[in-house]
Amino acid sequence: MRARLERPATEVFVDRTFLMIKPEAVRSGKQGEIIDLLVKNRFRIVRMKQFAFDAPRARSFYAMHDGKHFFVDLVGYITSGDVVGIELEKEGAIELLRELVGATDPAKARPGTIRYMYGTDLQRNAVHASDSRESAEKELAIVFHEK
Ligand code: 3AN
Repeated sequence: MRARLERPATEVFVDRTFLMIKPEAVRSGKQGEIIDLLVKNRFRIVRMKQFAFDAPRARSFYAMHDGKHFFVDLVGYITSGDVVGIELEKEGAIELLRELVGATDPAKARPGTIRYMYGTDLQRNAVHASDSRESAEKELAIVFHEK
């Protein structure tokens, strides 16, 4: 008698993360090129919106930097114009997106990364990408108004 074959577990873990195109990249019309890079790197866009942060929402978004010397400037900058918030899905999305985004300081970012191509300086570094699952959940909730 043959043993019954169990179907192997084929559960695929798809992670969600959050990318935000910052004001200077939106002002200079680079959002299309950045979105194209995401799609070419096989991130799936779940939802996306262009909007402007008000100061309370920006302070909550960047709460982990509250008290740092650049916090007031950071909030001022991120509220200075429209941003594009994008929810993305892919296996290993958080780590893979951080790789594609590159180092915080565009001067230190590797060629081929988004910050190397579109960043200007430490503050105007083109995009933000969530650094953990917890940050992604929090940031998606703030931007897409989930409670
Ligand atoms: P990342 O965005 O690479 O996760 P974080 O979380 O350390 O970097 O910093 C959040 C944001 O705060 C950065 N994207 C940058 O715009 C700003 N920032 C970080 N460090 C500095 C700094 N020393 N001076 C000015 N702005 C900074």
